[in-house]
Amino acid sequence: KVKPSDIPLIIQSCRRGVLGKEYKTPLVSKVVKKGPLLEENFIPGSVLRETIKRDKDSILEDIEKSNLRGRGGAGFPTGFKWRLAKEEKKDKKFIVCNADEGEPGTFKDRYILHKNFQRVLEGMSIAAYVIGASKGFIYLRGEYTYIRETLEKEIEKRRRAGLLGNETEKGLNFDIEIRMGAGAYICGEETALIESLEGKRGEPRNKPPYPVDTGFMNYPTLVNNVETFLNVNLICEKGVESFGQYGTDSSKGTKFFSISGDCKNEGIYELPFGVTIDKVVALAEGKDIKAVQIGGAAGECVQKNDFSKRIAFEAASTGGSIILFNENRDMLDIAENFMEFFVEESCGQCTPCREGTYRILEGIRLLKKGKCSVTYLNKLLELCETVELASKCGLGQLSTVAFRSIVENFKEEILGRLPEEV
Ligand code: L3W
Ligand code: SF4
Repeated sequence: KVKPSDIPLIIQSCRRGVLGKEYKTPLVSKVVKKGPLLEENFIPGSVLRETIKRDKDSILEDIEKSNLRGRGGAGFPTGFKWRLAKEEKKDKKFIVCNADEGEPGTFKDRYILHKNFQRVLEGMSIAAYVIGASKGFIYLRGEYTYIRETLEKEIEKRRRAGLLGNETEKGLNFDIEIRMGAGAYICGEETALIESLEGKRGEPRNKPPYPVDTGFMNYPTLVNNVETFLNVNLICEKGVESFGQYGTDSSKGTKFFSISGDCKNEGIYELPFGVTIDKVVALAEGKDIKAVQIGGAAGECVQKNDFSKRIAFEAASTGGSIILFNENRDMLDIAENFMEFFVEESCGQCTPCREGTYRILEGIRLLKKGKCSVTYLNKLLELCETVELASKCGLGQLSTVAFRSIVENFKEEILGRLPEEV
C-alpha cells in the first residue's frame, strides 16, 4: 500500500511537458516559500465546531467582506456565489470541490490535498452549513487516483469524529464522496464536471443557467476550487482582517503558485497576490529568463520588459501555473506545444474550438518552417478572435491567448521567421 508520505511529489499536472516533447518531472517535495498557510498544524473540527455555533448569515457576510475570489482561475467572488446558492429554495443542494487540476504547469492543489486536506474538508462543511447542502463531492483528477485511498481514510476519520455523515455536529447533516475524473482536461470546466458526475460524457453546458441554481441533477450546486475551500477555512479561523492583510485591493489574500521551468527552485510557493513577476523569477532563481507564462496553456506569455507586472486577478492572472522560459527557448515551440494541448483536449462540441485550434496549430507549424506569409499570419490572428468570441466555454475562449501573446510580445523573434511576401 502506498502512502502519500512515501510518494515524492512529482509534477504530473500536464499530460505533455511544456519544455519539449519529453515529460519534465521536477521534484517539488521542497516547498520553497512558506506563507501563512503552508505546513501549519491543524486539528480537524476545531474551526468547524466554532463556526457552526454562529449564524449562517454572519458567516456568509464574513466570506463576502473578505473579498475572497475563486482560486481555480476565473476569480469569481466566492461570497456572492454562496449567496446565490443560499437563496435558492430547493429541497436538495450540493457542494462540489473541483480537484480536477489539469492546467499545464499547475500542481498546487495536489500539494494542498497532501498537506491541508482536513482544512479543505472543513471549508466544504462550512459551505454546506451556510447554503444548506447535505451532500458534497470531491471531483478528483484521474491522474491523482494514487491519493484517493488516503483521502478516503481522512474522510472516514471525520465521520467517526462526528464531523461528517448523518450524525454530524448539531445543525449540520453533510457527507462527502470522492468521484474520479478520467483524464479529460475539459472536466475542470464546472458544467462538464457536473455532466461527468451525472455519469455522462464530460461536455460543457450552456451558461446561464449557472450551477448555483441548476447544477448536479438540476439542483443548486456550489462548485469551488480546492484552494478556495482552504481559504474559507482560514478566514473562519483567523478572521477577515487577518486574511485581508495580504494581497491587493482587488485580489485579497495569498495564492498558491506552482512554479516550474527553467529555474533552480521549482516548487510550491504561497505568496501574497500582487507579487511581481520579477520577484517570482528571483525567488525561483531563474537564469536568463526571457519569458514567463502566467496561467498555463490558457495564459499570457509575458516578456522580460514587463516583468514588473503584478500577479493578481486585475493584472497578470493565474489559477496557479507559472512557467519560466530562458533565452534558449524557441517561442514557437512553446506556442505549438500549448496549441497541441488544446487540439487534444477540445471536447469537439463546437466548431470554432474544434476546427479553429487545429487550423491555428497548422499555422504555427508553417511559421516554424518559415512558410507562413504576413498575410496568412494576419488571417491566423483573425481566426484567433473568432475562436475567442464564438467558442462555448473557457477552453476555446482562452485557447488562443498564449499564441497571440507570443506573436505580440515576441514580435522580432516571430517576424524574423516570416518569408518575403510574394
Ligand atoms: C452565478 C452568474 N454564477 C459566473 C460563476 C460560474 C463559475 C465562476 C466563474 O472558468 C477560467 C479559465 C479556465 N451567476 C455567474 C456565476 N458565475 N457568472 O463564476 O465563471 P466564469 O464563466 O467567469 O469562468 P469559468 O468558465 O468557470 C474560466 C478555468 O477557469 N477553468 C477552470 C478550471 C478549474 C479547475 C479546478 O478548479 N480544479 O480545473 C476551466 O475552464 O482556465 O481561466 O463558477 O458558475 N451570473
Ligand atoms: Fe468543447 Fe471547445 Fe466548445 Fe468548450 S469551446 S464546448 S471545449 S468544443
